Amino acid sequence: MMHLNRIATFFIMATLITLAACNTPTEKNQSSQTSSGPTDRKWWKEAVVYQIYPRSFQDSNGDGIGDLKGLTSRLDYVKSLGVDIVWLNPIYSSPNADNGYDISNYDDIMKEFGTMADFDVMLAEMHKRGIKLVMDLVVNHCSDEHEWFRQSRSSRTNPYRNYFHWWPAEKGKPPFRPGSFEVDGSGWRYDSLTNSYYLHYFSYKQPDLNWENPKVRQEIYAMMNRWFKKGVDGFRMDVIPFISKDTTFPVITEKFLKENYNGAWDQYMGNGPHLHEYLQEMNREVLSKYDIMTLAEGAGTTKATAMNFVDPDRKELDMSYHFEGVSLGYLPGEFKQMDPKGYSLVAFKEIYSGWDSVFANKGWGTIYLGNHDQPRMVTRWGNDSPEFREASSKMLSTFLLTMRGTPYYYFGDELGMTNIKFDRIEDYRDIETLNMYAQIKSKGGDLQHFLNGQKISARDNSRTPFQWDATENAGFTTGTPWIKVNENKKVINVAAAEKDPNSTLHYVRKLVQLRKDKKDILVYGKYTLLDKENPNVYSYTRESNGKKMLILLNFKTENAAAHTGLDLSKARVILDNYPAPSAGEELRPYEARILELD
Ligand code: TEU
Ligand code: CA
Repeated sequence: MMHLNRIATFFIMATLITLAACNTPTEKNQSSQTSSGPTDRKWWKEAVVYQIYPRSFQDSNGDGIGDLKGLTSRLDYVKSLGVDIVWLNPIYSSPNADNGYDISNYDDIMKEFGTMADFDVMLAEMHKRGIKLVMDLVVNHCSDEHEWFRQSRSSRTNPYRNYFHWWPAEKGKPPFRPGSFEVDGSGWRYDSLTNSYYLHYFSYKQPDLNWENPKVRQEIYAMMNRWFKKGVDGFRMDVIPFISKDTTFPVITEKFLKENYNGAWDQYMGNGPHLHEYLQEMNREVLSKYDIMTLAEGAGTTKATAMNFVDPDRKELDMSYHFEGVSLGYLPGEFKQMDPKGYSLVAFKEIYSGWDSVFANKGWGTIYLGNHDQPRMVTRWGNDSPEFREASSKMLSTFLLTMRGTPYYYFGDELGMTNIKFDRIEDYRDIETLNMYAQIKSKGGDLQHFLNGQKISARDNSRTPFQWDATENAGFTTGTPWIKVNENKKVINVAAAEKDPNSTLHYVRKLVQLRKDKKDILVYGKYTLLDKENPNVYSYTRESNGKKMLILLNFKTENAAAHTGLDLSKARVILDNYPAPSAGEELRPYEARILELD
């Protein structure tokens, strides 16, 4: 018998523990910059993406759930940030087992979010303001309430049977696969109707689609074409490396699982034999026909494999985001427990610098520190105490908006929103937290330890309602919000931030504008890490055509100094998160400074 706890943990650990793979560029990559190189100009390289969790942005009808009308009514605010693209988490019909990541109809809008007419208005209003819309594409799996699955499960001879992965029970139990949001940790669920098991890498409400079936692929491409014809500007592709699997389902031994999470991904779970063939087919049949952008959620991808998704010559996708950065600082072998010692800045620098070098000659990277699957940026990577919250939040935003790679900026981070840190399991809404709690409970595990860990790492921390003002529900809803509003809305909110000239909000607007004004350097310029062993300060230069900028970031609560070895006598300070910047390379707690050198 395998230990269920460990099995369920496996799936998440697999994405958390992304082993640093060999980073030697291939010979092909070393060839001098071509038209497909990183300085080849594209709108999606110059853009700042703002991710909105629609359920928590703005409710318009008092049911406590954010919706499209509400979102549309707030587009002037979005525009005021200077961002170019909005990525929306899934808004399709869904029974919401996993907040929209379980789609029951790809061609309709989730009832709670509104109607297709509301969508059309929202898209038109975005485009009117020069904002592009990127939708979430969830096609590794759909909902068990999707018509395809209803048909598929109804009989072994149904024409939709092969839209999913079935294992007839007369063959015995299928080889173990993890099901990440399941109380028993299993990725196969027995369905008595046809005496078979079906595969689901997430909850049993999210059956995995069978991409080996050409009809499935054609259905998905046709659906994507319909959305592009409606005018959407791109897709963020949920767990796209998982679509192709080894469908012989070889046994993964307990030993292998224990010793080699990442290997299990590569060999068994995702990155299957036809992955890139399918992505190239998708590119031919859909993506190549439109001026759009694509982003792979690169679960399980490494520095060695990322280029396979985004090398322009391969004609697959434009960008990918990795998990190596956000995996730093967790304790190995435990479910999302942070190392109480915190994370190493030297390791942080190494990860982001390593990923920059992957795309030094070809392809294009991305940069993010928070999203709907991660805790709040300032709690996780900065310091959410009243003393340091604003400074550290500004410092982290400075990092995001001065690195090479398209920034994916998570809504609310411009306000320095923090983790809500629920004490009680009853306050959580996320299937991941609820089912892991139930699993630990059923095994007699340490529930308090689990809850303590979730205060830092739970996904619900970043899903609480957006804080517009200091009123009871922060201006999010007139009803009862689907998840609690953070009490600190009294100080952290848009209304207060608009009035305060030193707010994080105004600072982020300046950063977004600076990235545009200095596009040659801050978007396309070369990145060089300096002073890499410095445990407190992250410093780097960006440069292009003899023009150079220096970015100094203090990640600690104490004063610290950078040692860049550069002559700063003629350097001009362009932006600093303290009202009066200190001189030279000295930095106060969480100070961020951008300098122009030439
Ligand atoms: O996440 C996929 C993924 O890699 C998960 O393991 C993710 O890291 C998870 O949140 C771990 O805590 C995507 C979506 O972003 C996520 O919201 C969905 O729940 C998941 O796919 C299933 O669609
Ligand atoms: Ca609503």
